[in-house]
Amino acid sequence: MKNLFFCLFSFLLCSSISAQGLEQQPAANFDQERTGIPKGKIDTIHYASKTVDTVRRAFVYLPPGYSKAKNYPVLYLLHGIGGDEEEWLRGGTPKVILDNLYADGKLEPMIVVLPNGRAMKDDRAGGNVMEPEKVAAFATFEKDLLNDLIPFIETNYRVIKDRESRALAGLSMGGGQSLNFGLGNLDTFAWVGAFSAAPNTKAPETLIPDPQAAKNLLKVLWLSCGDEDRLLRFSERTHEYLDEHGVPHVYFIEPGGHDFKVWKGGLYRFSQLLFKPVDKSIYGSTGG
Ligand code: FER
Repeated sequence: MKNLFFCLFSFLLCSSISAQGLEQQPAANFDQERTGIPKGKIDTIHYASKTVDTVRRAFVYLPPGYSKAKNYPVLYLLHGIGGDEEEWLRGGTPKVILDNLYADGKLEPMIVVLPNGRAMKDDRAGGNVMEPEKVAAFATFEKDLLNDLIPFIETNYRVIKDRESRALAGLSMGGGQSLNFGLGNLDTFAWVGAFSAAPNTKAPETLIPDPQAAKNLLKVLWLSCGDEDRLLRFSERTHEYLDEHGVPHVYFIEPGGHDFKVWKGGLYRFSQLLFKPVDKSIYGSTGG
């Protein structure tokens, strides 16, 4: 009997700990396709961009059981300097990761949009991706996102059109974009995530000129990076400024470099926090 109580107590304790806070390590096979579970669907869309004066391609992941009778929040998920709208699908298995999280009841239903963050006529990732014109196109994407892509999504899908129902996250160059555009447009985004943010990340004082506004308006601000990433400093300096100014954020440093192991883990952990009441115990997590 005593044993039974002990088991029950341990079970309740463990389940309450895992129901709260941050999942430190992805579950085994989190990125392996499972059979016999409901699957989401990937649409290809083409939207007219006034910013670029062209028609641009993006992908849209609809969750398992997507219903036109419901309205969904949206995560905009951005790629890095060497990629395009296909990068996450090629290297990050976001569909598998998200399908598995839904099967385990760990995600709030959401639409995920995978755009091309290089806002210029030739937005392919070919040639020298470090050319100044191509790097500048990652900054131009702010206008494309706000004025062209978001309105297209909000006209063509059943989505909730308020700041608390929009998240912006990305890897590397896309992480820098997420911080720059997310923190620069707190009237549009309440959930912001950067996985291995690149040197395009604005300097902290420019990025967060009004820490009190960030504190009041952000639901979750997420910074993660591999400890061996040579770009770690860009996450670290942002984290230090946020700490100095008392802006709550998750700073998750894990063993690893500048690669999809860290970015897949970022998507896995960050997506589970989205569009849910915020549990403050996540802020104690520092990675492992
Ligand atoms: C740089 C180093 C890395 C840089 C961008 C990156 C614009 C981006 C890396 C990535 O997106 O993976 O100096 O300058």
